[in-house]
Amino acid sequence: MRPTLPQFRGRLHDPRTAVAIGRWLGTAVLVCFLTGLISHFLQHPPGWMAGLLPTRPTWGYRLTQGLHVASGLAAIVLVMAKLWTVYPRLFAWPPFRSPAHLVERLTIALLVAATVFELFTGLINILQWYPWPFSFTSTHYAVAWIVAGSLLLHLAVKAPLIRDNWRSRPGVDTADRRALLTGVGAAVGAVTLTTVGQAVTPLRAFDLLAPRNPDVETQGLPINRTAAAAQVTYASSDGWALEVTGPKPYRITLAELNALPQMEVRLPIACVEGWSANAWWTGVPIRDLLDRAGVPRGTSLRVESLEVWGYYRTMEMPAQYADDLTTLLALRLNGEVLSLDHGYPARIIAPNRPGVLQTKWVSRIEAL
Ligand SMILES: Nc1nc2c(c(=O)[nH]1)N[C@H]1C(S)=C(S)[C@@H](COP(=O)(O)O)O[C@H]1N2
Ligand SMILES: [Mo]
Repeated sequence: MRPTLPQFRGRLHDPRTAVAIGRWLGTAVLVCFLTGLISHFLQHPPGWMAGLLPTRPTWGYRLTQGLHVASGLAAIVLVMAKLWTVYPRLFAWPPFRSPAHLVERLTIALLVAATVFELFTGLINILQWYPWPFSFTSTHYAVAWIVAGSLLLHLAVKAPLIRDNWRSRPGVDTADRRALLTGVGAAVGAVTLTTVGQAVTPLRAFDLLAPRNPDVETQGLPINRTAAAAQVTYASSDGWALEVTGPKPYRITLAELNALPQMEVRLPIACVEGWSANAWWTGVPIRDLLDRAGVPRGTSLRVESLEVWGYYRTMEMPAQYADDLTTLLALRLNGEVLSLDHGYPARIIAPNRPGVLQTKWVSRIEAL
């Protein structure tokens, strides 16, 4: 028996509106997916890929991760609009007409669930909140493939409908639709403008909604993991000396490092959580430190931190970054000695790498 179902008379729950919003959403999801892949492989390259990761442009990751977070935030608005357009179909009767139709609807359920999961975990991640028991990075990465697969399937199944509704046809509801799309566009614009300043420095003044509060900046740069969180104190760096391994291993004190030829570079910190900023870094080129240990060019490194516990206590650096002229063991930031929160006594800064790999409180550099 057919249950009593709600009746929908709104004219904008039609395929043409779904296609119009779907195009924008599809673009946002594509940008988000591709930039997400870049972020994943820069952080976790399979062995064969590690040596191929590019060190240029120096701001490459800053751009791709800024786009990743901006397209993800835009997609939140677009998904809501898209779901609103199509939700009357939830009440379609009968719920499915054939086994193939059932499979199609289940695929859409999977697509919606996976997309909502990605946007929700991503949003909570940029708020630096991790209220779940699983690893964010590996789960967010795995579910991205579910989104990609079920989206391709969805596009294939709906291809005829998309084709038929690609162009608008003049009709009575054109004005309604234009108003809806303008509203959705304005919402996307507002979300973008009030968050993108965390990565686009000239728009910082509009950065009202992004979690990164410019007021917490010290030395002109936000702090992600504080020294207190990492349980590093000035006392733990008392008597600090950097250990460098290689054919001629050695230890070197901060005073000795300061006496070596210094190099100054302008490089960004680009956090995976979406904020980024340029800074001036002064310190000793990693390559110079390796030369003293007799480490040949083309050697990859493992860098260790004073940090007691943390996912980013150790970091691996492929050879092309270690050999790059701009990769420093930085001692100063924007002209001042590094604060403890920024990694005193010494930290890594390298071009075109995610912030999580810019290791602070370095204690040891090991040639692999
Ligand atoms: N040892 C160590 N280094 C670390 C981290 C960490 O957790 N431990 N966090 C990283 C992250 S996530 C970022 S974005 C940068 C931020 O550097 P800043 O706090 O100096 O801006 O440091 C990186 N260096
Ligand atoms: Mo970060």
